[in-house]
Amino acid sequence: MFKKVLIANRGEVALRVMRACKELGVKTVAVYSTEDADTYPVRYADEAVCIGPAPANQSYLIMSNIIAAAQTTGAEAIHPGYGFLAENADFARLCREHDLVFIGPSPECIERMGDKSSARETMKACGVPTVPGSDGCLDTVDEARAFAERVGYPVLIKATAGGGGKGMREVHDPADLESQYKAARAEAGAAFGNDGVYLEKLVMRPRHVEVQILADDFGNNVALCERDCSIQRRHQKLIEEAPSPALTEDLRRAMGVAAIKAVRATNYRNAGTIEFLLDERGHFYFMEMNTRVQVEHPVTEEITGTDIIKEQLRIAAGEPMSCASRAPFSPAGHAIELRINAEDPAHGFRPCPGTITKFEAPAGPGIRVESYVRAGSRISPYYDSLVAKLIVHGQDREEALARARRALDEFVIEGIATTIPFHKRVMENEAFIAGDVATDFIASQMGDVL
Ligand code: MV4
Repeated sequence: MFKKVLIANRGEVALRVMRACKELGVKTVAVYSTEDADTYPVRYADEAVCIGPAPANQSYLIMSNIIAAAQTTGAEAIHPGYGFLAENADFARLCREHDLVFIGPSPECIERMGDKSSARETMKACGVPTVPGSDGCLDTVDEARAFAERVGYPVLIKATAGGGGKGMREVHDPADLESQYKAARAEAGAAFGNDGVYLEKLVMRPRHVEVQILADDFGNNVALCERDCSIQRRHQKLIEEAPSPALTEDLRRAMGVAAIKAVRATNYRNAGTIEFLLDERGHFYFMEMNTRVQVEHPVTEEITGTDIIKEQLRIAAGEPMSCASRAPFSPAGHAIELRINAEDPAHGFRPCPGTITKFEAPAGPGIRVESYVRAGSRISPYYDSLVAKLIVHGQDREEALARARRALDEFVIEGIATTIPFHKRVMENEAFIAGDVATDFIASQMGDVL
């Protein structure tokens, strides 16, 4: 195992990684911006190095400063967390060039999955189901029209450099194809410096279901069940649960098999997630692969009894994962994660940075709170608005829901607006209680309260 690891991140995920390191006897190095100097993860770390001012593009995204911090402190490996440099192939390569272990997949895997059109081709070639669409990027309107006619309208034009919903255009009427194609390319070019677009048939009212995978150097490839992340707003997930209420055992097995195929075909190592769209008929299609640990990883940990961060550290250190012999995984109970953001749901979820004057976290059976804040903590306007993740676990979905309601009632956060009132409403919503939700849930069901 490593003796010392640098965590190239901030907030709750930095603390989460440090806690895993501590349990494994690994020393930790925090890097921080001047804005974060007084935060708990910086104090928690064995050592801390300031890497620049508040804006992320002058601190958490400056690769050379982070590499230098690792070298001067004698860290052997870097955990990128999520966001920032976590899916930056150049950073993973730079680590390699400086004899530092990047705790994640190879730069080649990151690159291949970062280009969405080529990721789609890779999956199609190894037998993972994909949505009918274009092979590769579309060079001309005529090519786009040919594919749209072949798969049938409505279609979705996607930016190959996009992902997470950026740079997508729906086309319902063939008369709009040319203008939407041109707009998508222009938008993608301006946003990503890459105007490549591809096309897929539009899947109506899909659910977002993703499979967590782990792969080590010893040929162990495991699928740790799935998460249902259908409750999103403008491509920001707000609630995730595991297992998905929409899957049968057969469907779970088929999705796990597809995910493992993807892992084998790409020679993937470390933790990753294969995202699928699930349509109303129970057919699933590859959407994207995330080559990092995700915000919502705790729901998977709760129902599989694994520690995904510790497994990431073991795999990166060249050890076998510790959970391989327990596969195949069948979910133990049900877990739900509610993201408590510093946002005001009564005013269009506008960000509400500021000082937390009171912070009382819920506790008791089946409750886990992942947070880096205390009373007196300041939520910075410079970074994402995540204050805490409330994860509840029960023997079944009904118990998990009851625990979520109880925990939300116990949770006291004063000084800033949060998404707690939104979550209270969702936990009482009939469609959500029935597990009958798709990606349009917030727009279609929560409109009256927001
Ligand atoms: C789709 C789709 C429907 N049909 N692809 C959104 C993010 C990016 N990963 C891909 N996304 C979608 N791709 C086809 N062919 C609908 C979405 C989508 C979506 C997917 C998951 C969760 C929320 C979503 C919200 C809007 C659109």
